[in-house]
Amino acid sequence: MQDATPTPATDPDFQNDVVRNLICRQARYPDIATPQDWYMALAFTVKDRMLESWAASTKTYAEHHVKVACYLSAEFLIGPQLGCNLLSLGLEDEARAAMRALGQDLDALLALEEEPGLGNGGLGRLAACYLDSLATLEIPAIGYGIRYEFGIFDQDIVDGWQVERTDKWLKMGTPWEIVRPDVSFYVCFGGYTQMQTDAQDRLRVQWIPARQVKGVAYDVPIQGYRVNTCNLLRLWKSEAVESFDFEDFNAGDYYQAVEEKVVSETLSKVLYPNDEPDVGKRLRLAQQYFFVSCSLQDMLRLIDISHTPVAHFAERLAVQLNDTHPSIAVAELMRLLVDERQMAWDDAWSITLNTFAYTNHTLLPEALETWGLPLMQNLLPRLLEIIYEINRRFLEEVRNAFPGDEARVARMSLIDEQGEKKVRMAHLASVGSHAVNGVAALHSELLRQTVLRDFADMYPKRFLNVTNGVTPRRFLMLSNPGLASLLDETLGAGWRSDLTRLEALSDYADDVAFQQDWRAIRLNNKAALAGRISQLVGVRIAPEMMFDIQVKRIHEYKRQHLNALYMICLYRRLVRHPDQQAAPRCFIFGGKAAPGYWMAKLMIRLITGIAEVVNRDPVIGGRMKVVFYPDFNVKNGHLIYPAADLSEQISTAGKEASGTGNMKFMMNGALTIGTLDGANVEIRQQVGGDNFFVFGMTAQQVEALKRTGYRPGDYVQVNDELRDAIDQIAAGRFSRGDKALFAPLLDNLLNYDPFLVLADYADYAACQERVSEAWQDQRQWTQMSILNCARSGIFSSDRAIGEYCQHIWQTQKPAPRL
Ligand code: OX2
Repeated sequence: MQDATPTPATDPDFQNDVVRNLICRQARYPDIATPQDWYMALAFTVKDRMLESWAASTKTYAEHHVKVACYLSAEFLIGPQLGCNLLSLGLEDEARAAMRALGQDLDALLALEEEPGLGNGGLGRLAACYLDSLATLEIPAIGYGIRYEFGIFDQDIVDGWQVERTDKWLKMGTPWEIVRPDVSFYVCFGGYTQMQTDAQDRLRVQWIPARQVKGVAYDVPIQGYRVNTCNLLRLWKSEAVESFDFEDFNAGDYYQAVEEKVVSETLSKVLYPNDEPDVGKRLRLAQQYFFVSCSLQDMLRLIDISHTPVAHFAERLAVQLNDTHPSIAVAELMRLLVDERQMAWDDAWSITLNTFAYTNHTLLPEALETWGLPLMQNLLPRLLEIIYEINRRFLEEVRNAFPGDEARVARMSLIDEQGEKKVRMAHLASVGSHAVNGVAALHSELLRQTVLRDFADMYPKRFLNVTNGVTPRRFLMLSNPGLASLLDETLGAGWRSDLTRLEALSDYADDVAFQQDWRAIRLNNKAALAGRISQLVGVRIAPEMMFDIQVKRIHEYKRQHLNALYMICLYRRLVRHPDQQAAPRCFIFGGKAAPGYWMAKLMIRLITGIAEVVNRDPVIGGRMKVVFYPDFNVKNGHLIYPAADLSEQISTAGKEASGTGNMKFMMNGALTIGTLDGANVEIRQQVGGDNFFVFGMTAQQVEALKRTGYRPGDYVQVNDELRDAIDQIAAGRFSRGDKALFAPLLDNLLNYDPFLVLADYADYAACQERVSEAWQDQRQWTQMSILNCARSGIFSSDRAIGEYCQHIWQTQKPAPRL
């Protein structure tokens, strides 16, 4: 990597340390070491340096009695670590030289790294970007989550279909974690509660659990970029409690005891893929409570060892709930304070409220978590009692604020009483937090107006917006080194610590020489992606084509099928006009479908079906290609984002809370075709309407159309090309003659179309025509590309974390000691 920041002092010990680690930690010597051994030895060498930085920061934090931001998240999609850590430490050149001297190629070793896929998509990746920014901004922080043994599944494409493979990311071990058997906590499940008098003769509730599980801390160091700060991501692994089944052993029921062990270890076994229609799974609730309880117990431990009275908990710790997955924390902190620390309810509640803040990431009704009362009662009986008590007091407050409004009381209750009774986790999180935020301006507004409207009425000051951001370290400096060095040469290195300085690029947008450099770098990135695609799926694409990319989870609301319909329409036009020289395009898709989400899997099959036909049609030649890139993950993203000309952000307005892929593409100079949804709205504001391809209904229009009765068939009748595309699918053209295969998808579109694909189709197609036209003028296109990068500064996660610190957590970098 080229890097214009002052070259850090060379590290003469580096190469020796690698060899030493190879021998002492990997137990191999150079002659017999495999590339994997070298990778491990190198990673250990890097980690050792991070730990020195970690020791320094922890010491500083302790001496300053700082406030710590704790980010609670069921997912941290941290991606491969080695490259980023080398970048942050400024050791890439050092490492490259050392490994070369040892006969190894750094890039080959980087490619070996298994990525910890401890997340589904945007939500988990956001958590990882935020940890990166917290460390870089030198804010004392801890990420708390689950050490899943199996992360998000690996995706193969077999015969056009998604096939899931278990993600065995730990099979060769991971060099990055630090196991801390001494940092472990017990978590209770099941059983019953009883009243008991304590030493002071006060009545206390005692929870007699049916079983306990032990959580052990596994720490991953998170290095700040070019600073001497390293924070921790603390992940909990579940283990059986050794002594708990002693009675079973005595009774000779050995197998019962072993079964308990297996069940306990199952808790942190596997990440749940989201987007499953029914996620009301017992194990998932158990996972959530498990990691939340361990994390809060750990925070109390930190309070204790710093000799802080528990009453000052909220002054020392700010806890962010990343969606509702950790929201049981509200009840658990109450339990720990009231039951275990004998605190009065009101005092405990005041601490709880001052401690927590909640980020909502979705308005989709099926993704709003609820847990049935029988399940809660059975698994977490004490927590349910506490939730009832929180609710009783809360509803009293509602009745006082809105006398006589019983409908409101029912709507706001923590318990949904309609049908099977359930705990509404978003309500619990909103009641127990002093701040509630959405993740883009539009989303936060809709949150206030729809899903949490009553709460916004009652606590207007609690609601705010923090638009998401992404880390420029991983998604620009690491993945696009060519562009990063051009930026250094042109602007100096200041943009690396303050991304808003990219704005200065605007002055060069029209500069012919600069444009040439810009295009050369982009072409290089595209050639690299094309090479990989050719290896992976055997499709050859010319880097000069327009790379039109949609990578994200596969979901109906994200509307990959809208893109697919347009591809068919374009294909048919090209077939009809063999001489037409439209802008040559390569459509690239990537993303996983939840294993139980049949429609999403069918959408993948449709795309691969179109690819099969288009790529083999001699009439089409190099004018159009379609690729489904298998196993889209963080690592593959490194290659994909920098190679995009066009970024597809085409969700139904009002459905995508923010999107973060849109920001990664923009930062790397892609233009966006998008709806006015999520952060697209702010992207367009930043870059200006002339540099953004907008189409489709607004969120308001979507709602209005749904209210007045949406008839998708009407849109097909008046659009010949659309009808033709649908007929082609129905005729089995993209399913090897099988007319039944896509029938469920077409039925759904023609009769329900819940995400208004057909209503937005005509405008989308027209907008794509404008894209093709714009592509013809490469000078103009390049100018737009440069401006997109120039105006992407505010989408750095550093900006977002700055806002969380200032407006929600009241945390800051410790002041230097005088
Ligand atoms: C995602 C949202 O769908 C996406 O719009 C957002 O950018 C991302 O979170 C980060 O905020 N699960 N994943 C999400 O929400 C949920 C729930």
